[in-house]
Amino acid sequence: AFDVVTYGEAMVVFAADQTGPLSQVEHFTKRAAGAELNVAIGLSRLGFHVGWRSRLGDDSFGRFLRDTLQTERLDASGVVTDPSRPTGLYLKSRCDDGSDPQVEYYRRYSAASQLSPADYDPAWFRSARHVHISGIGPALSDSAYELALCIAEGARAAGQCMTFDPNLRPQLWRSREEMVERLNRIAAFADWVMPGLAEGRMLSGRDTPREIAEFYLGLGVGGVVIKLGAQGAYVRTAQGELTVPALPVACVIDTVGAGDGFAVGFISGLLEGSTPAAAAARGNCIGGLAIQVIGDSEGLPTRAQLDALEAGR
Ligand code: KDG
Repeated sequence: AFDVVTYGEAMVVFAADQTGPLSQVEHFTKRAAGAELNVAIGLSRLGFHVGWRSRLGDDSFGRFLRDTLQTERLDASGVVTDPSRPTGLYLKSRCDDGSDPQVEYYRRYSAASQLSPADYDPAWFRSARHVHISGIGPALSDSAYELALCIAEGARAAGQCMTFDPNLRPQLWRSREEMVERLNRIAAFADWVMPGLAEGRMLSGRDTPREIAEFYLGLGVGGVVIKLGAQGAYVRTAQGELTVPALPVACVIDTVGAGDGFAVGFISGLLEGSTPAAAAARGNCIGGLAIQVIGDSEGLPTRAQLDALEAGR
């Protein structure tokens, strides 16, 4: 039995070693990436038993990612190798000024884009206490969206706690309308929906954190967390609302992965029975760590590192 299960696409990222346009960068550092994999890695480092499900190509990138799964102690029993498709790849520019980097994907027709309801193993998914879904998995293809619906419906039917991070990637969708419609359909099954402010605006058509939260509560969602970057996180349930301040960060190296770090902190807090406010405070803390490193997951702390940080606060 798992504490948490999730599914999505893992990719290899080549993160630029120098600032400037990607076309001019000569040297890159290779890392494992993929929003759901980042969340899985972070939770595993905190000592949770985590299952991650996906499809990888039978290529060097796929083998590199399998090694990562092993090093990070993730359950890969449901990871399929597809010899007919490549593993996804992306390039990421380096910005030392806190702005979002330029990203170029090479993932169309990847092995993970073939995820489908055939990958839904009810016993595997339902053996977990918590199910985490991000909006990137459903963006990969129609069949990967259908898989997200199976997982979300299954989680609701089994009474599992489900978090949903919309993680908007408009460039992966056919249209904005379809992205909004499909992601809100999945969100409606969640206990917690956790968009960034701009994402919440796009998905709900509302403006303020309170209005966005009300939109989701109206869909039947249990609670809403809106990530406000340096302003922290707004938390709303039927019981009330509050804003939890961010971790002060002096030097932002790479904003990619902040939301995944937040998810790690927030989900780990929920699993430990913390209040939503305490879980969001931990989310802010780990999100703040993730933006101080170039890769997506090397900032994610071990349990001992997190304990030391929380003791010092
Ligand atoms: O959240 C971090 C992700 O953006 C990154 O790891 C790559 O999954 C990824 C994506 O599709 O952007």
